[in-house]
Amino acid sequence: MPSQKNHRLLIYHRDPELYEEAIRRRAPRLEIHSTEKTDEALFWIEEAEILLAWKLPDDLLKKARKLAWFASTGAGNEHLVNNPHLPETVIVTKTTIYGEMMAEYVFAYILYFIRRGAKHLEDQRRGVWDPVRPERLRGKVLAVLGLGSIGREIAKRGRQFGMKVIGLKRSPEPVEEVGEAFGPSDLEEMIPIADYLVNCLPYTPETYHFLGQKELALLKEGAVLFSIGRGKTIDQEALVRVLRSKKIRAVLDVFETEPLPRESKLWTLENVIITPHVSGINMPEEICEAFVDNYERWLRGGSLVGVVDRKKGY
Ligand code: OXD
Repeated sequence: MPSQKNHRLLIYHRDPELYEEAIRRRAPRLEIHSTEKTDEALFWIEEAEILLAWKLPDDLLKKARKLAWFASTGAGNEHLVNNPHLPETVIVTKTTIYGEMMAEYVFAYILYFIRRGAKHLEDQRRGVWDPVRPERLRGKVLAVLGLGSIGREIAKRGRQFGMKVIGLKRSPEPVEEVGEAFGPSDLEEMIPIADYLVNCLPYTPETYHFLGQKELALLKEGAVLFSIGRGKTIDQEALVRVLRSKKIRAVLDVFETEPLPRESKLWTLENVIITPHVSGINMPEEICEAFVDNYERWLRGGSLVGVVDRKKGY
């Protein structure tokens, strides 16, 4: 690494010491301050050239006058893209490590369903020996909405299981991990053929309620919908209506309002699995490894991994 001046990094995050320790080990020349407290961060923010954080109060952001790079620990950064306190000149990067973990989440449930996990547990409780046949994944259609680092990782696993994988992205150019990539105007063609529809779209003005009543009604009998990106990309009221028909099942990790309010009808439906936004969670070691790799690129003047296109919104 070329010898450079020491850059000042402010880590503003829960468990700040874990992040600081992991980064210091690999980048000893960075001048690091770390805290989870806003009043402490106010001391350091004015001098910080790099910020490793997720959500940041505007009072802090306003004072970040020397900031050149906002390294977000999150994958979706809709709260940053239009933030008036974040000048266009500041590079924003997302963390792109979540794909493997989120693919594990999706396939944990897919495999549980096809291997009849719930039935075997119930039979076990009742002392029943009933060797029902499992389904196979080979040949089943996995449709992935959003082919960023997360969607591509899910698509890759689907192919390894012999599934027919299709995907949708904003501009339908070829993507190695999927057999066929569609654009948004092909959505109505894709949905009815999906056995598993995995929605990992980012939240932008274009993706608000991307799946509404009309689209959800196109899902075939027995299909499973996964929602792991942003809750606002699905019309939740419409989803409740479609789920009530018992035609489909859903595994939902993200919601229009989080935590999911107690009065939500979703809690009462038997064909839904609800998890509390845990499909991809912060792993400080992995985040810091990716951050330091990117920092080394930054020092070399190379292009960074995960740069957020603030016009596109992700
Ligand atoms: C993220 C998230 O985008 O936690 O990182 O949802």
